[in-house]
Amino acid sequence: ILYPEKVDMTNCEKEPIHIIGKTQAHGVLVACDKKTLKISQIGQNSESFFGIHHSKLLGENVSTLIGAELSESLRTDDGNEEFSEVNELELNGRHFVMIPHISGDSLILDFEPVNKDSNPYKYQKQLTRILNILGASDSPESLCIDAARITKNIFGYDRVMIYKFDEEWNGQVIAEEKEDELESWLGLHYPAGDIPKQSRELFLRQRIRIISNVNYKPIPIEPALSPVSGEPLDLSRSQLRGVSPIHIEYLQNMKVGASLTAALISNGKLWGLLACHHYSEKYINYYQRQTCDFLTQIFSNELTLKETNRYLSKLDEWSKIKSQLIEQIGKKGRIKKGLLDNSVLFTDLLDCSGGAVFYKNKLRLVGETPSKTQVKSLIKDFLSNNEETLFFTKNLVKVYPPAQEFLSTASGVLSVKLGESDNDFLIWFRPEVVQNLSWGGNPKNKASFDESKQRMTPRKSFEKWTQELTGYSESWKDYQISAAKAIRENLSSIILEKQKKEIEKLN
Ligand code: BLA
Repeated sequence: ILYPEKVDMTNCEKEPIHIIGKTQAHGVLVACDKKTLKISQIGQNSESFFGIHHSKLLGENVSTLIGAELSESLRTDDGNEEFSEVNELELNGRHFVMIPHISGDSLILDFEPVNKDSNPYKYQKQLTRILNILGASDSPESLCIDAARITKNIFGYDRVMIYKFDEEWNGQVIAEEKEDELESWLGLHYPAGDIPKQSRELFLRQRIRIISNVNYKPIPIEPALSPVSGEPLDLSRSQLRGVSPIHIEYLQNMKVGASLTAALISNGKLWGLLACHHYSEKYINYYQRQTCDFLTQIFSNELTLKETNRYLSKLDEWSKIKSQLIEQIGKKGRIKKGLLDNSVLFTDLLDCSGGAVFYKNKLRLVGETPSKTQVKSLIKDFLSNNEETLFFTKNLVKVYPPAQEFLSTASGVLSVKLGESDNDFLIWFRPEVVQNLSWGGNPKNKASFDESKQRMTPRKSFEKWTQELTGYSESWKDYQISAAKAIRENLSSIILEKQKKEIEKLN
């Protein structure tokens, strides 16, 4: 594949941003054949940094640029992707940091200017303090606020946000530190399409990214195709990778001048982003970015730890309730009696307004629920057609329109099938909670046709746009889903045991 001449909004997910063929302007990219160390591709801004026109460097051994000794140190073991010994060097009277990595058959060297006396260890001093502060936060929420504050203090971006993804990759600003005169974006939601899949995936490989000047002039890489592989250079891990024109337009519409984005990764999955905006150009050097990378990794780990602890304490709570229920069912295996006619009810297992047990064609309801007829139809027409043993939704009406009749008792449903049967169910209901969801701009306006550019462009306005969300309940949490799975396992084995005994009796 090649990077298309013209990108537009009609297939965002397909834009191959890793082979954009251009770099940002705050440094120079030099690519070499990783075997011969001959320069194979180079940024057209070579002259303004190195004082040598790019055409003069193509085909030369990289030692002509960086000297024999340093060049020798770049010889790599084949396939060692992680290789990244960073070096500082003087070129054309300027001081650079050279950041190498392997990309396919090429060795990519990102050259970025640094101050000669910039002390790489300066930033490390702050790390102990960061560790202490983040370690002391007592909840995931306060941890996010602390992380935003620390980032703002260290790097000085105008706005620092912790952005959290939901199950569908929509996101919300859950913590923010900003300059006083800026309006707050705290709590605002943004649709999944604002950060397409390929961009999210890149953040798992290259955790940190700056856009030093949103209004930069992209620097073409010369030649476009690598003479080594015949393909465009994969810039996934380059510090200088140019930016999708769509995203540039998005930031321009937001009036942003520069950004820093870092991945918040939990259990190998992109949990969210540290998103920083500046309203003019802003460049932070490689060592500062390393500090930021470190900070976000500590933060991600603390976050995972705190969320896991919360999960475990919930787990502890419901495992007590579960044991009580199993005891109530007793040796005789009286399922309905045990779940419904004792001091502890199965609906105590997770926050809900009511529940239903449908066992051997008999329905029993408890708490606030739809009517018996409505629940029976829900089971017959919808739940029993489901292949999965566990089903949950916070927006039943979307998948089962008749639920419109009982939003106030059952906008949300979580159900498990009991035993091997497709006809025995345990169901929990949750009422509607009407929410006002605030978006950063109307997400339905995500694309509009721009006459002057003759193509679709991202939405222009990011003003708060409020949507009333009806037909939704609170979402089901991981630990609640685990609780339902666990009780299903227990009940299913009790039922199986009972069936065995009955068969034995018959024999
Ligand atoms: C990238 N979009 C991004 C990134 C962010 C956002 C953080 C990553 C930026 C980076 O790599 O440096 C979105 N930024 C946000 C959001 C907030 C924020 C939500 O600060 C909220 C406060 N963008 C669109 C649409 C498309 C699109 C409709 O809005 C597609 C048609 C594309 N966004 C898009 C692309 C990238 C991107 C292609 C990758 C840019 C790149 O790496 O070159």
